[in-house]
Order: sequence, then structure tokens, then C-alpha cells
Amino acid sequence: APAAAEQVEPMTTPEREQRMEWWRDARFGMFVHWGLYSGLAGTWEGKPVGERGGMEWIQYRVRADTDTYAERALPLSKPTENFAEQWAKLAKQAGCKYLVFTTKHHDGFALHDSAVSDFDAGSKLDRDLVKEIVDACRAEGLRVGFYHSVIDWHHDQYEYEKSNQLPHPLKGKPYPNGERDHAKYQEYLHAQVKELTTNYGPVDILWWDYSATDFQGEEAWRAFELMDLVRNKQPQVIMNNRLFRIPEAGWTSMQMTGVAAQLNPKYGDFVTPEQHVPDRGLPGVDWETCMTMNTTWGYSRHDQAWKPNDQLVHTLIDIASKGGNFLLNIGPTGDGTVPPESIEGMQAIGKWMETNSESIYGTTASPCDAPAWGRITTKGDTLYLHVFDWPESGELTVPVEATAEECTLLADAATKFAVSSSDAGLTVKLTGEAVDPYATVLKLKLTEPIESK
Ligand code: H79
Repeated sequence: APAAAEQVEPMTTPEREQRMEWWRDARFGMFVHWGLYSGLAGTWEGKPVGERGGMEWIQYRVRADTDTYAERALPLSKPTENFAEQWAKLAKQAGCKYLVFTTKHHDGFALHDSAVSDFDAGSKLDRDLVKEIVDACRAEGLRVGFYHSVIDWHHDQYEYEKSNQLPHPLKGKPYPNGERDHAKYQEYLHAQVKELTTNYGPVDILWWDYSATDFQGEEAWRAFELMDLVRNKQPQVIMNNRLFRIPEAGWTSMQMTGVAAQLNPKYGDFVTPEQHVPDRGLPGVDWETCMTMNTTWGYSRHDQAWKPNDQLVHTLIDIASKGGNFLLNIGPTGDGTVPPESIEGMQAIGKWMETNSESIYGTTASPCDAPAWGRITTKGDTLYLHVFDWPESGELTVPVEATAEECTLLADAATKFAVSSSDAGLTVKLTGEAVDPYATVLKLKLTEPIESK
């Protein structure tokens, strides 16, 4: 955690506070990685490219040029007629309030029907997959976000030797067609983003990915102009800060350690720790952990390292107890089918949410450090006690200075527990057993509202 002296008041505006409201209440979203890599399924020339991680990076991992990659991947990319409906229904069932999907990943293949490219679903699949997905989300009442890669391995003017840090399948090899003019790539990037923010109705989130410390912001993407373009088309949109990778942008774009604990909205509305949950949140900094259910974002038939359901539920609760959002990924196959393990995991969360979502939606961080028995979320004068380990002693201590009004089971308001107070805080006297295999939630009503930490 940063030193106290580094902590400064976050900068914000009433407009920003207003547009962040739904997102802060939502707490839970579904991420979807689907692209040409999905059909390849982590396999190249009949062999697994690896067991773990990053199969949406398969083109890079085998160092394929874009023609070879596309030639092999395209025949394997055939979304079913109702694939988008399946995704949206699953998100809804899981209790997600929003869905963020890849409009373009690093391989450069655009899922919409783009007038400025022929490396897109319109040209190659005769479909507008962005429209199909957006329509499906709206039909389920979900907010919708566009993940858009600013890195592009397909565009012939993308200057891949500019950064030492950003990988590219052709890195170290000469440019196939001589000189490059990165400004032309920037034009193309802006043009596609203009299409995406003009032709599909309201867009709730722009999820940029990603920058390196040696290639970012203005130089790499004409970032401020790009953000302005989006904001002008979509005044309510919120954006992450991955167009940048500088200390002034607050917490770094992927990890949340090592820089000043400030998020300047000039660089984005929220920060995005990837594949990890921070030890604690920071007041006034909006953050969202994105995570996979196995180890890869894009589908791989070789990755079976699925996280167990209790871990998924606990992670959602842990994040909420620290004031963050959880963006949990699925990687559908080439025809858009969601892996059965992902369906199971999402449904397990959904089942838990059916009874307990009141303790997640619209809550803020815990008023105290995480106790050994579980996690706490806050809503005004109410604490939600998420009991991961039902204590043998029959007692739960909540280390807060407060007075209790009553404590009930969230799943059954008729079940009440006695609460006593001492120097250690409030102690709940439990009766019976845990009513949920993952987390039993108690609703502890206080006599006064309490502050989140
Ligand atoms: O879209 C997902 C990832 O592809 C992208 N962001 C999420 C949301 C991303 N994750 N990590 N990175 C980008 C940074 C790059 C990591 C790498 Fe690797 C380590 C690139 C090369 C080595 C992972 C492992 C990818 C290939 C091997």
C-alpha cells in the first residue's frame, strides 16, 4: 500500500460522479474474449501452443504473419445464429449487470462491419457481430462495454519497432512493406472507434487495452483526441485508463502498486488490475479486477485449470468488500459456444446471487480490515457479514465501533441472532449451521450509518 503521505484527494466532477453511479452499484460484469484465436483453440499445426495463459495471443506465440494466421483461423470462426443471446442470457443468469466484449483484440480482427477495413466480420463473415452482441445485451437489460485493443498486429502501418515492451509477431524482422507511417494507423484506430461509437446506440464502457511505459498516450494513440471523440459521441461513457502508462495517470494500467494512489480522470475513469485482487481498495479510486475462470482469456481446448465455484463466489465478495468491481471472463469457442465449465461457474455465482445479491449490488467497502471468518460489505446503516468459515465457537466478531439494532439471516429475515458489544467490537452469537456452501450472509443493522474504509 502507498504511504499515507502519498494519498491525496481524488479529482472528480459532478458529471463524472453521475456517470459512474450505475457502474459503482453494479459490482459484477462479464468479460468476453472472442476473435479469430477462438477457433484455433490454443492449437497450431495440431499441437497445443501451451497449457497455460494467453491463447488470444496465439498469433504472437507462434510468430505467424497475419495472412497465415487469418487463413487458418477464418474457416474455424463460425458463430452460431444465436451465440450472442447465449452470452447475454448467461451474464444475466449469473447476476452480471454489464457485459464487456472484444470489438478487436491485438490480432486486429474487428467484430463489426467496418468501412475502413476488410479485416473485419463484415468482410470475412458477412456478419456484424458487434450489432448482434449489443442487441442481445440490450434485450437482457445489460449495460454494454467495448474492449478495444489499441495494439494492432494486422495493420500494415502499425509501427511495431517503436516500443521495446509491446510484443508483435514480426518483432525483430524487417517491415514486410518497407517504411511505416504510424500516423496512418492512428487515423485507422480513430476511424474504427468512431464507427463503434456512432453506429451501435449507447455504449456504456470503453475498455482500452493497452500501453507500455515506452509507448503510450499521445505518442502512441493520440489518446486525448481519441477519448474526446468517444466522449462527444457517448457523453455517459466511462473508460479505463489503459491508453496511458505513466505515474501521472494514477495507479498503473494493469497492476495497482508502486505509484501514487490517485486516479486523475483526465486519463480514465477506472483502473484495471488484471488477474489479481488488490490487498485493499482506496477511497475515491474506482477499480475493477478482470480475471479468467481458467488461465486463458481466449478459448483453449488444452486449459482445464478451472477455478472452483467457491473461489469464484469468494472472489466476487472479496472484491466488493474492498469497493471494487469484478469483471469475470468467458472465452467461447469458434462457433460462440461457452465452455460448459464456464457455464457452471457463472450459474453457481448466479445461484448464490439469487439469494444474496442485496449484499453485493449498491454496496461499498467494508468499514474494517477483513476478518478471518469472511468479508464485509456496507450499505448505509447495514453491514453484510459474509461468513466463509462458520465458526466452531458459534461467535463472530465484527471489529467496528458501532451499536447494533438487529442481526438477521439475509436468506431468511425471520432468523435472528443476538449481538453484544465489547472493546473488540460487535459479537454475533450464531445459532444453527451455515445455510450456504460458499458464503452465508448475515445482515447486521446498526443504529447509525457507518463509513466504508
Ligand atoms: O485481453 C487480455 C490479455 O490478452 C491482455 N489484457 C487482457 C484483458 C493482456 N494481458 N496481459 N497482457 C496483455 C500483457 C502481456 C503479457 C505477455 Fe504473454 C506475457 C505477453 C507475452 C508474455 C501472455 C503470456 C501472453 C502471451 C504469453
